Amino acid sequence: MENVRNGVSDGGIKDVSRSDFPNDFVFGVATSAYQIEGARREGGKGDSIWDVFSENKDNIVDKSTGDVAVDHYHRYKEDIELMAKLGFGAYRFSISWARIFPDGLGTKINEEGVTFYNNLINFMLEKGLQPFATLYHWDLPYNLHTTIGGWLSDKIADYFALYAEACFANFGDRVKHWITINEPLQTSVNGYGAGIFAPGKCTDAIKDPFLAAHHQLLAHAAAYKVYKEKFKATQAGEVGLVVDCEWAEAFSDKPDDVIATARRFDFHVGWYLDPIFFGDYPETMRKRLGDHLPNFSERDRENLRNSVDFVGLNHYTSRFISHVETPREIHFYQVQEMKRNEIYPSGEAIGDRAASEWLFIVPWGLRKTLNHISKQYNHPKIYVTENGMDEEDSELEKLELHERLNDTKRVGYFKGYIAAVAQAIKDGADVRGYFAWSFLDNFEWAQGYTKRFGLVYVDYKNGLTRHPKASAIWFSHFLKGEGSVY
Ligand code: GBH
Repeated sequence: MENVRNGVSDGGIKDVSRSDFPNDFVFGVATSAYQIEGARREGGKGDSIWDVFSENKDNIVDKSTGDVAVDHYHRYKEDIELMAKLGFGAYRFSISWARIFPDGLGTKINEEGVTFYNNLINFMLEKGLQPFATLYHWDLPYNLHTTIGGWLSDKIADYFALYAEACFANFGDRVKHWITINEPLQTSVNGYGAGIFAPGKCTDAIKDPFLAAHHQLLAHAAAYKVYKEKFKATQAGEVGLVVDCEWAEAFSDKPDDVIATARRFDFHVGWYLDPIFFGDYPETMRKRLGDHLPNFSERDRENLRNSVDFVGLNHYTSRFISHVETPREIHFYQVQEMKRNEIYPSGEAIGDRAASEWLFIVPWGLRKTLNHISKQYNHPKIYVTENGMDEEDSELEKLELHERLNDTKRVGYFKGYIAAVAQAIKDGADVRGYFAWSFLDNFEWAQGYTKRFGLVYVDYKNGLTRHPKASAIWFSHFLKGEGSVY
């Protein structure tokens, strides 16, 4: 029987097995370079904006950095072996731009960086893991920030295209799935607006996010064009963009709330996908932002049009959205005139909370998000490129190691969310793959090491040793079609 609360159904999600998915459906794990690699000054790497941002101790809650992170740079073989042993078929990792071009300018390639990723990719293939490579997961070469202003510069797309071309040329014979940019909204809003992410720049917190978003879109399109014109025919791979999207459920059926919910989608996903699928920013954004929203030239439009072979979706949580009247200032949040609510109108929480304040466990929200994107953009191919939940390090600290590995809440999270993906496929969404975030506990950006998202526990105090949690074991049983032990 379906569980229905306030008209919201969980879709009858109960249990899930590998056989609910097509054979060629991809199950993988995801990470990003700055969060796991470490080796900040090794292998000829240049600094990225995150290297410098985390040097300022006010920026990271536990005053940590990714200088060493979980030392994946040196332990990649052990990590990949474990992924393969658990039964995963794919690994989504990101390439550090500053390992390939230390100053970002695209003139002098760093051979040591190329060798590192060659080794990584070759080892993945040897172990039967398909590589899904992200070109940009927030670690812009610092030199591009200081010399041209990073994502605020209209020159950035050219540099990004040079970098993308170097990656396609060096790795594209083996990498068949490329992601240009991870969650451009986070870079725009948190990197250039709120300033809680690198580069932490908020000189014009009003205008800058929209400019940074615009240039990320143009950079994405430029990289897509390079692939299409120079590599597609010989390499036959696919290139996509990853957006982050919470599910937004209307708080009530009042027209104002329903419209506010649609507006939120426009400002979050439409901001990036409308220019790609429809040729311009959403009408609501144009209306409310006026001149603050940059314009696309005819050429930009042409390059952007259909510039994805798939949509990557990072999804973690859901909210109720209600309309609130705010002074319609051109501020990213205020201009949206909406409020995110964590409770049902009845007063019940939307879901159990994970460790992060923003993360509520709402499996049905993923089903709805997939269906929404599918309908909105005419059934694109979709990969769920991130999905997962965290635990509080300070809570786990109080426990013995074997108890820390017993992450039953996370097992429940994955069961529920993976079942929601199976439901969305039945509903007609063209979902091709699912990546759990994250393979390992790692550097959680401004939260440092205080939040643990891993399937595999990393013992920060004892030589960074790796210990699979119950969720990793659950995955392993799930993937191998064995009866679940949890
Ligand atoms: C993903 O972003 C990232 O791609 C990944 O690198 C990261 O580790 C993972 O999520 C887990 O966070 O409440 O103001 O502190 C997901 C989008 C962006 C959602 C930041 C939470 C916190 C902002 N996340 N946001 S705030």
